[in-house]
Amino acid sequence: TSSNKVGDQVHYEITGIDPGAGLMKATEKAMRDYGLKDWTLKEGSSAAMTAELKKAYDQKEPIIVTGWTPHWMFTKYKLKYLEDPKGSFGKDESIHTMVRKGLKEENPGAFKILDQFYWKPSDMEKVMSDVQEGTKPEEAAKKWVENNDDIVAKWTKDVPKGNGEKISLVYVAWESEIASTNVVGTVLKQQGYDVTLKQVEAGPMFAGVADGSADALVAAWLPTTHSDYINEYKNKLVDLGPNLDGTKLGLTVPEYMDIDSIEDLKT
Ligand code: PBE
Repeated sequence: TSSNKVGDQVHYEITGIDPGAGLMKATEKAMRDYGLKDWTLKEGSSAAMTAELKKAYDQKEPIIVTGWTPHWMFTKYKLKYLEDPKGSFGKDESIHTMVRKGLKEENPGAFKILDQFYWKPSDMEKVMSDVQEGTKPEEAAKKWVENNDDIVAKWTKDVPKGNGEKISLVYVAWESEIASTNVVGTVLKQQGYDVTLKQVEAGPMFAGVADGSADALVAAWLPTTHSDYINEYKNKLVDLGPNLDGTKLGLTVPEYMDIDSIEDLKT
């Protein structure tokens, strides 16, 4: 059958990302839900995954990756999510901003910017695409901020200028989070705050804000993707609500592959 063909072609391998990603847990759940016993999920990183995707795509070879939206890969390549009739990957989600306890009192200006930060998937995609094309994240963020002063004005509304107060943001090297964290960091800097961005793994990102060693993160995917982390730290994190609505996760393949559903992967 064509399904066995797909498995053989990709060596029964799904190309994943960093092991701490919620997307990896969701994929493991999907593999259980759909009985994909012969399959393996390969760990790596977002950067390694997109490099493998590019390699396969350029050769029109089959590949199955763990994908998400917003991501530049859907604008750069013709891709499709495999249908997920069992709902293993959950529904549409929002990305939330979370800060440490006490930040509101100790740094009300930075807190307010973080609280008012909200943008659309198309905004985030613009920054991601620039970075993908080789612009440094900080430069891409500055450019977006320059071109979107109307949106940024809403984030800085009624916020007093900072006076070099320190504010630290933690993030994971997911393309979407590189974009959002650099944009918020740029705005905080321009408002007079002393900003530090620190790249970490997913677990330490949540743990860092929970234990107060970092001030904030803008990278919590809820209600499903990061539910384990949130459950672990929920009493120690202050949830400022969504900064972006309308995300999606799932197994992703090039459109040229003759397969439509995760169910087609079963042998
Ligand atoms: N992601 C991007 C992350 C959240 C942001 C979907 C790769 C994850 O799976 O945890």
